[in-house]
Amino acid sequence: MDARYKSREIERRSLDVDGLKRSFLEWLVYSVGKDARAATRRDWFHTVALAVRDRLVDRWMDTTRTYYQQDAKRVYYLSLEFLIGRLLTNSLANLGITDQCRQALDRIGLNLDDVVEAEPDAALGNGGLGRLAACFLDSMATEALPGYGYGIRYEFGLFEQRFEHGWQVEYPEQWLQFGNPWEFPRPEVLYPVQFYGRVEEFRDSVGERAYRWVDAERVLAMAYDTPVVGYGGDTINTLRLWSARATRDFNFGHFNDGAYMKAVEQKVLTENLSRVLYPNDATEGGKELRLKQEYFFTSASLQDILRRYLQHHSNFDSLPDKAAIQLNDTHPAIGIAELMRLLVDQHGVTWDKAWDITRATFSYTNHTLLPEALEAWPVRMMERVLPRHMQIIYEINAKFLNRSKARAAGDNGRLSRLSLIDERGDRRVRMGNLAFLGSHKVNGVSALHTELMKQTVFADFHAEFPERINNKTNGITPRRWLHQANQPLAALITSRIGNGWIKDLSQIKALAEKADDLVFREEFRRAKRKNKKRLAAYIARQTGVDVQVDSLFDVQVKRMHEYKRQLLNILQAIALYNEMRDNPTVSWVPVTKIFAGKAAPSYHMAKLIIKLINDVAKVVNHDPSVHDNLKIVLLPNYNVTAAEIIMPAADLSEQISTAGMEASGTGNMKLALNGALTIGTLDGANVEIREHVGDDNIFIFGLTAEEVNDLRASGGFNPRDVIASNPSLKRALDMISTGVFSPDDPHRYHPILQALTDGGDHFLVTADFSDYCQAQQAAMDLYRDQEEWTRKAILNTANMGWFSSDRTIMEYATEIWDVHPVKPEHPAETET
Ligand code: OX2
Repeated sequence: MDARYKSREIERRSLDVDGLKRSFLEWLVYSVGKDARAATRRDWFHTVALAVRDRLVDRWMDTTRTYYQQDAKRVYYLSLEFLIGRLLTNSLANLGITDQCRQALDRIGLNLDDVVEAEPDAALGNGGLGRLAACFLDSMATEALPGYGYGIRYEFGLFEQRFEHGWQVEYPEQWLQFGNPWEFPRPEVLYPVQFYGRVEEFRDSVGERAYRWVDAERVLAMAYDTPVVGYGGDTINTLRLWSARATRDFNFGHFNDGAYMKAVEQKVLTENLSRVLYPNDATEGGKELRLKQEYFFTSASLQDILRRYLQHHSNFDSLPDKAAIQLNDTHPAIGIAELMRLLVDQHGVTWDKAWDITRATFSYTNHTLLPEALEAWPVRMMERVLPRHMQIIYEINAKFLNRSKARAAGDNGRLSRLSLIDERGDRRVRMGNLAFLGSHKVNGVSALHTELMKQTVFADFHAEFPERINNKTNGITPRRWLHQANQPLAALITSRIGNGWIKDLSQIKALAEKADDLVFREEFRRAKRKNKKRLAAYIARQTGVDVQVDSLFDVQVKRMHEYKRQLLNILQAIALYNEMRDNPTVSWVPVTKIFAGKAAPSYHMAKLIIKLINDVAKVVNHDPSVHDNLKIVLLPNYNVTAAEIIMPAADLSEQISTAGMEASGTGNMKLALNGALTIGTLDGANVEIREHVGDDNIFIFGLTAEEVNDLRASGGFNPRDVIASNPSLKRALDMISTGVFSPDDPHRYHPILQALTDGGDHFLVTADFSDYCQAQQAAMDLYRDQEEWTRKAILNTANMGWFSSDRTIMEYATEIWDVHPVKPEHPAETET
């Protein structure tokens, strides 16, 4: 090998300060093309990212090669969303070179923290579902599981949220505008994906009836790979995202006609397929483009999975032994029909065998019971867009209903509920039923949610397949959400129990015995205070509001949704404001209410609640009579990067959804792990958080899921009675309705008041109000006793070990996927 090349090769791997510094200077000039004097912060970010990337490529290839050589069983996590956030800090920490990198930059006169700030936040998802997928990628790589993520490389991620006169306004999020140093385009990895056309029946070589999909439109899916670095940098897995490309021969006819512009237009239209993420969280859009996105990435992923499998195998018998495909909600559920099509139509596998293989390969995670989120595609749309899949779905359904008929004897309601087709009104394909039927395992995301799945949406399927539903309570990665986001606390923990917790969060339990140690408490408080100062500075920058660092930071950060009940929180804030004004001589615990979250652009009620919070904040924050004892802020543009600043600084974590409606929650876990006390309903994973942290260390209030169910079923709930009997609630609502917070438009909040009264208060805000206020009072009272508060906060951190996504992912691996850790072989490092 050429000596110069060889030396550069070694340089690329060097992890010491000098080596890093030399690579930075070389990358800046030769790849970014800038002189150090002219380089911007963004140039430096690209430089550092590219140099860091160099240091993981060898191990990435080793990992992939090892999987290939061992023909290891892989798991494929199919998800329409991956809410990744920034990667630089994460890659440095997982490679273990943060300090070296900091020093190397120091020697060039740069600060790592500034460089990090130039990275855009990759927001290829809406909320919990997408962030869970990102945490799972981190955990799979850390646990050395052969796991691949498959999704869409959206050119525009989740919109940027700004407030204009207190209203949410959406702006496009152009995260790729300046290039993405983490991704590797793979122009040679291309798969055709078809839409529309028709199905032709013919006889195959042995005279059997067969089908082919003809006259279809064709799009190409091109791969972009991003390395996923596990903690310690040993395993580096792959996230493969698909981007739409027009075929080369797109509309050749137009060229011959001379209609060049028309042809180019067509190309642009085709490539719109991967242009933008749908900004709905837990609600279904129902638009044709969305169906096409779902099929596009699912088909490309399955073709890729089969190609990889066929490198080692000549028939499909052992596909389930080599591939586990996880459907992250129903978004990729069309994959069940697609795998059938690929096996039967393209590879000549018999129907029954193909069905056995399909079911043994797929499993499905349900993330919500909200009816408006259960995907159901109009049959007419499916017939047009995916005609062959519609036939396959009919066939699966006919065979299944036929089999179930005997058992459902006389119960037609049951058969129609089991059907893949909803025959009421315009006929629709129930994607949840398809996902259930085509999977060997179906899981919910918290114990309560899984139980409710059995009792509600999937009650009939559960009776039919009692072994299929299982629970996998969500988790979060401790690397990003504690080690990286909360360095003061992470350092404190490591100083006492060593750093084993980063990879094995169950070890954090050892902190519990420090809860009674006064010195430790003091240090724990100091770490929290540091984080609160950082957040206060961020709040001042983002909103212009000055908050007291020593006030109780009461945090509700999540998507804006009626069932999450930001409205309950702001009503309590108004009631507290009134109390403070009525009793100016009382020494109040100063409270800072911190909200953040985006509303779906078409969700008017959620947007109105945003405006209400901003309006109330304006009045309260400027009222001298509360003496700064209450501040309210709504931070704009909540995303992963903002969450990393907010989570570590919270004292109180608001998890106040109407019981039975939040499948799990994961923000609840991030906050508790960072030492916030939860105020919450017995909903989703809050139930299990209570079990782990202990009843004394959490504020539980409100109706239970069962009580909610009974109350709604009884039909006897009258919110007007509740309001009339609660003066502080009545006063808060009167203030809203008389325009105290909206003097420019006193009727602005009529729809909210309407929903809470004549509308029947579906989310039971009024029903839980009084209990919630009491729990808030208990929290404020406790906060006066800083020693006691800190003790409980420590116990929260210490008892959250079970909520690591490493635990969750290992449960999936052993109980659903049957996938095992594979240690990569690193020949390049033993050679020299
Ligand atoms: C969310 C759920 O709303 C949330 O409760 C859960 O923690 C998260 O998924 C991860 O499981 N879209 N987002 C969700 O469900 C759907 C559908």
